[in-house]
Amino acid sequence: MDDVFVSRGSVIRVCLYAVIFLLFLELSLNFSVHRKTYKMVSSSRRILTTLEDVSRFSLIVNFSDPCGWMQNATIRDLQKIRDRGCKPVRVCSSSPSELVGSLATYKEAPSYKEMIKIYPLVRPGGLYTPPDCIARERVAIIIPFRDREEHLRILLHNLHPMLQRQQLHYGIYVVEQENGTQFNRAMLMNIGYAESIKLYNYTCFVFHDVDLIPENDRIMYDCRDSPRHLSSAVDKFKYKLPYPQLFGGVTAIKRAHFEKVNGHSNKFFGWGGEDDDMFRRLVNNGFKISRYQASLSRYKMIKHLHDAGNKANKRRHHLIKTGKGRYRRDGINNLHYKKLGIEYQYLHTRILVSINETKVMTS
Ligand code: UDH
Ligand code: MN
Repeated sequence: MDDVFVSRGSVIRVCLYAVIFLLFLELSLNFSVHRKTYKMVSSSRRILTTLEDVSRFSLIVNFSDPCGWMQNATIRDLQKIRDRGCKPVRVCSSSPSELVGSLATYKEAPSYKEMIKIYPLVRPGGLYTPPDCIARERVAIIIPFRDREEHLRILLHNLHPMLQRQQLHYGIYVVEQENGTQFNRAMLMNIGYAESIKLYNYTCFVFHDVDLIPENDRIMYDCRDSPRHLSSAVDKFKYKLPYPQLFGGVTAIKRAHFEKVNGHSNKFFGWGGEDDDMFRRLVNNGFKISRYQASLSRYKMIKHLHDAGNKANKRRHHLIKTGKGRYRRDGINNLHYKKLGIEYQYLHTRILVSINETKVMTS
């Protein structure tokens, strides 16, 4: 009997050890699983540099890292992060101390391969997020484009360092019109708006001619309360504003404001008029256009000839005159184009589109 009793006791002891062992195993496994998840999450930040992930980068929110910060963080999110006992996260300044003011512009640019070494923090597709602070806005820089490759390389070489000093969360979108049709700058900008918001929840748009190089990094590429004309003093026009209603070159506008005026008109094929029509759209909707003082908002225009596919638009005066009646049905709510491709290239995202003039003019 005694023997049986002893063996029962040892069975119980063995069971106890087994339970303790299993508990221990469970805990350590849990720990390693957790570590693995954590590792995955942290490395996902690095994985973002692969092309397939670029378009999805906005969706990656680091829920499992209690101190992780979110791409789309609002001020309230930051508060929550702070409440979790994590170190305070700074909101980027609207006038960062890194700004230097007047710039010696680059008139040439190295090859793209060299430039990605110079700008290692820019992700494929020309995306950038400030590393040490939360940006106030998400800015899409939209460049209407055709056959100006050298201008583009020079512009990107000038823009990336400046935008990084401005601590902006931004992406650069080059909207390229296929050859063989009259160029439509305003419609390309509308397409840039429509395509970029499919990729990311942008809150601010900077529409940017490819040949305008900013000469001062205090020209902030962000959006304020009113739409802003940024390129008010261009060397080609002796740094004088040619006329007060000018809204061409480089402009910045909040997404909500752009949507309120139904974007740009799609009807301006060839050179001229589309920017004046946009000025009228904004003013007719009650917006005031703002500008920096001319001594600050200085730009150099890269010298170029008139492009064959961008002949002066003879109908432009008529279109401007009759524009008001079309605002509601001619713009981003009536945008017909064919997207031929999208590529996340070095330092910019390239969207190639085809526009059918007859279709646009009759729709
Ligand atoms: N653009 C292109 N490709 C074209 C035409 C226009 O990329 O074939 C884009 C580009 O972003 C350019 C913008 O549209 O900066 C405006 O076009 P533009 O630079 O031709 O217009 P600009 O107002 O006037 O500079 C053109 C006059 C050129 C004559 C100069 C003679 N001294
Ligand atoms: Mn030009």
